[in-house]
Amino acid sequence: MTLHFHEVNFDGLVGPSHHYAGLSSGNMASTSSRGEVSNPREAALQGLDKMLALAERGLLQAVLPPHHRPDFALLRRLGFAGSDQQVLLAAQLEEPALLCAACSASAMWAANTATVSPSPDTLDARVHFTPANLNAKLHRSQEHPSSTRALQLIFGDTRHFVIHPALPDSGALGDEGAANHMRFARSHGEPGVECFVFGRSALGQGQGQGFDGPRRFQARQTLEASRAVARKHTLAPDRTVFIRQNPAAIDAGVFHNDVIAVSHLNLLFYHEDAFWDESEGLAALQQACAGAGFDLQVVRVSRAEISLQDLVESYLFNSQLLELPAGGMLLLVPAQCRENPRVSAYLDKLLRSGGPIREVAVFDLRQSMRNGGGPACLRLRVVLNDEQMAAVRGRVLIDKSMHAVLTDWVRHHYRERLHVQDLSDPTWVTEVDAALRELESVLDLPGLYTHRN
Ligand code: SUG
Repeated sequence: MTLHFHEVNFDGLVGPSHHYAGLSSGNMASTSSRGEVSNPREAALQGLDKMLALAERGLLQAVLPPHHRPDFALLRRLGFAGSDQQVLLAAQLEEPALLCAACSASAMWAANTATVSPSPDTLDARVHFTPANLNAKLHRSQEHPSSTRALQLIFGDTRHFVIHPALPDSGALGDEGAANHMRFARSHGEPGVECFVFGRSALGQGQGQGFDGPRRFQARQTLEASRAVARKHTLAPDRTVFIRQNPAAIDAGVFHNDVIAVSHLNLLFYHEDAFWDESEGLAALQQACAGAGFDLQVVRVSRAEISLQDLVESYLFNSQLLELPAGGMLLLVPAQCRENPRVSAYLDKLLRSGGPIREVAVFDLRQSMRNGGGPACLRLRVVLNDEQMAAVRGRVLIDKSMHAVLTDWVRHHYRERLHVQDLSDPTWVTEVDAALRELESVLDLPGLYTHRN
């Protein structure tokens, strides 16, 4: 029997605590939205509408659940004591930023949930996942225990899936997951080339030597973390490439590689400022692809066409590159790309060029975008064959009816206004509890929230 392989996009369902706390320095949108009033309901609906649109175009779309918030265990570990309500009030009064961190809905950015290597790339022909430790930012470092749990529930069939523990929690092993990882292949089911893009070498080894790091902002992903994930996933060394991010781009607000480059199958769509040494990086990638039996195709955007500032403002490269069932590639971009005249003109030119990208679809994801999360941040790509698809647990695939169920659930439970001041409101905490209890049965993932982190 021939097994067919598909790319399944698992999007993070935006949680009811979505708010603007300015927690991510180096992420311009997060910093500039600090203190604004958010609309969690609209955020979740915008995400669900994107999911439905892709499902209706014949693509496989699934959902990853939000995490339980507030994270009381984090606050208690930081010395807040008493009842849950006393903990929240003390945190609000003494350390409001810690309360925001403990309430963050940042798990919505599923590209940071894990690094995923599909079975054609791994020695034991299973799909390997390493949840990202996300230890560059406090509010994100609390995600991996819940992410691991969700992945274990959904991909619990050990005949097909391996869920590794996250890397040790050390800055030397900062790991941001799929946002700094790209996979190239002729087709999803053939052995591919996995490319890890790192920002710094914590231990000063190998390629890490002799480089100036970013000066303004921290590079989140380390070479040591990328190498460890590649080893754990048993990737073939000749089909694994490590490329360094350009520190100047990190300083301009490119905090993940997926803000400046995106790939699909053998196509790389990227900006000339993405990598530290563009020609060396591209050569290594081309060589690995040639060794795997296919040619790398590139669409390169120059600085003269789009500046770093324009790409950070528009999130042009945080788009999703998707292969349409009828053939040709679709570029799914955020609305900001059509609002920036230079980026919009570039997209028109791209469509006229006769290249592989045939269509541009525009989505309003403003709620997430104001925290620096575009279309590509919201999704985790998982390449699965038919048997692996059948082994996925829970009701996580999105079709019209599941979209309707989740939309109703959001409308019923989510607020339309949330401000950092609201995070210690006991009524809101009770609302979130009730919402998540119900979601556990909607998604048919028993035990998802039983174990609180
Ligand atoms: O890690 N924003 C996220 C955005 C992540 C985007 N993901 C990818 N590029 N794949 C981050 O910086 C902001 C939260 C706040 O400020 O409240 C935040 O965490």
